[in-house]
Amino acid sequence: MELISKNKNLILALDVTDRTRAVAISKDVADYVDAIKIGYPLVLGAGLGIINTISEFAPVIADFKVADIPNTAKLICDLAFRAGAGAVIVHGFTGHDSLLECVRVGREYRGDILVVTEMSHPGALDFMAPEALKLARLAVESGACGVVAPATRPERVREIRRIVGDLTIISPGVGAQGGSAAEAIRAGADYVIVGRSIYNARNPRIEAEKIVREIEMCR
Ligand code: NUP
Repeated sequence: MELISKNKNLILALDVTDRTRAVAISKDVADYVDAIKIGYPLVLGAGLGIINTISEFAPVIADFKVADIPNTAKLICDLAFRAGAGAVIVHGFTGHDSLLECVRVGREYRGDILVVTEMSHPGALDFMAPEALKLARLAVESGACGVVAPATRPERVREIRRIVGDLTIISPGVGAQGGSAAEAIRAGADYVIVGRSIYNARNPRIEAEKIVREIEMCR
């Protein structure tokens, strides 16, 4: 990814809904994360301007899981990048034209597009898992800069790595969903995404540091 350094291999998923709390946690953990991922909970709770506010602490990944026709997908990506996001997460299952439009907008802003392959929760096995490798292939073909792959299933991260080559893999599902940071990184993830284990911890900074140390040990 262009805008995001790879020092800690850790991305915070900041799914709190309150602006003051979001800013306090970001300030607290900034030294231990490479990026902060913001999705609907925080943007709907605090407004789109929160992207710019949080980007003072770390590059922001807008997790909007864009899944729409090309024109609507374009409008969403455009607003997210204009608000200050360094990357936007989009779905690939809507097909090549929607995804290509997102990648085109990303290039305009020199921002990154990350494509969801197989999600990390159990329900992903219902529909996404059988198509996940095709989604990974589509991400490569469309010129996206990376994919999202499940830390809850490191063997799938390994398979997806084989397909995406040197594209970036960001991997959620560590901690609260049962996945291990070390295993996801060993399986080929570039970054793990951690939310509740950090922001609900008594001391989020110490928790983030612990995960960074765990990742360092496994390399
Ligand atoms: O497959 C995915 N799984 C997942 O958990 C794709 C995602 N984008 N996420 C997001 O990662 C999820 O929406 C949340 O923001 C974060 C994981 O948070 P937590 O389970 O560590 O609290």
